[in-house]
Amino acid sequence: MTTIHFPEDFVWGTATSSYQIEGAWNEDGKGESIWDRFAHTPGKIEDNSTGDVICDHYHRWPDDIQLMQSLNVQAYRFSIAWPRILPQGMGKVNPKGLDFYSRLVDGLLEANITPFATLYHWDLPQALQDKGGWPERFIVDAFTEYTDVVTRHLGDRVRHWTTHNEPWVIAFVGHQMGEHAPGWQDYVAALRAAHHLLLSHGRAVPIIRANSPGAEVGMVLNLTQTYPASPSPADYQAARWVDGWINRWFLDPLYGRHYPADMVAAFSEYLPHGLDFVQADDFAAVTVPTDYLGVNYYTRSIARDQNAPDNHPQVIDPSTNEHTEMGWEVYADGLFELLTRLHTDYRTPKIYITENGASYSDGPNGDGRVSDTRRLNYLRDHLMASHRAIENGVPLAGYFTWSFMDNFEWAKGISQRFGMVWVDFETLQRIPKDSAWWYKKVIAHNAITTP
Ligand code: IFM
Repeated sequence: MTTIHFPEDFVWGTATSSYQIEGAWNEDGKGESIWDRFAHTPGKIEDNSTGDVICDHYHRWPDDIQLMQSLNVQAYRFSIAWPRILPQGMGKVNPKGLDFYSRLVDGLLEANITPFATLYHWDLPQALQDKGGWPERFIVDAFTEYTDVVTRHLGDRVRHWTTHNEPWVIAFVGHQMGEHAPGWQDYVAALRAAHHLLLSHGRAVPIIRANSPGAEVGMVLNLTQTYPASPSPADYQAARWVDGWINRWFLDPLYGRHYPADMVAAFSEYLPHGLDFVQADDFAAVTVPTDYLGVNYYTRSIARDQNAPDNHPQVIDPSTNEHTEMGWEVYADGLFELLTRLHTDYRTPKIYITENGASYSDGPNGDGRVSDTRRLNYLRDHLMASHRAIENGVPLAGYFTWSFMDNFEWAKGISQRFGMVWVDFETLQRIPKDSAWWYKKVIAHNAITTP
């Protein structure tokens, strides 16, 4: 056994998002979100569950904070539901929505837990979707208006802000694959959405800085290290394509390089009018300096050329490694390689792992204990990879498990459980799993013990 110590000021956190835990979908003046509409549409969610009540965090947040505190959690990453604040997306503010997050933030600070607030984790007001949503440029002004309202109100107490969570998922899973709200299948719309997400981030950062002076501001990306399925040049190219699509399409503009030329060429057939939605000074806004990059890492991608006319490669998984119940390969080395690559290729100032975790459905045994050894091993192995990255000079400042508790896993509903805390969706009882008790000790010692 070896004990690995983390840097003194390393931040140990856990994460959730509004639609996935809050419930109270139509209470206290909240407007409808695109996820309310999507989950209420038959056939969209695998098990027909919804976020209507889910963990009922909206009413149970004091107990949830207490539970986090009892587990030594130092930082809590949560998101704010835009339709609670501006039920129509713009215009009239709902004071009850602001009060909810104000009380939550005060409760966290009283419990000595640092709030990390995300402005957008996918629950767009339906009223804005009705006007065209992320593919339309007006959304940039809507987002900055919302950002201004929230950060004016909470900016004195929240010192860590994220603009968007996982713009790739929002743009492509929501607008090209159609698996997430709003459920479109339109490549051009996806690319337009991606651009407006980046632009709205760029325009929001100075507003946050003005309303919350001295706070850290950043963006959170879902990133995946990509590998060719074979040593062939075609598969190498396929891996480069996937890297360009998921990683570089967002990293390059954020770090001052505009959209990657190889991908602009690759996407050209979907873009009969080119990048006509990009205006002359957009990139000046997108490349605004930030304080950190948030990295959500779950697995790697292996790509194979499939000789398609549009060069669109296939993402395959020939690995015999363990897989989580999402079907995602467990591959901790990918996190090490991703972090070192971000440091060398982009010189990111500071990195937080804003999400990392695994879906396993282990539930309470006869004694009420949840023995989720596979999740515990997953977290430990990814922390070992993170530590190796720190030793290699990566400025990794903190780690957030996904997720604090079992919740609504989007199109999979409640069939996938990512929590360190078990939630009984009938009684809403919470039971910390073994991984939570283990994480508590990790935080207490600022160290992990490796086999
Ligand atoms: O549950 C999601 C989260 O909302 C965003 N990142 C990935 C998680 C697991 O799929």
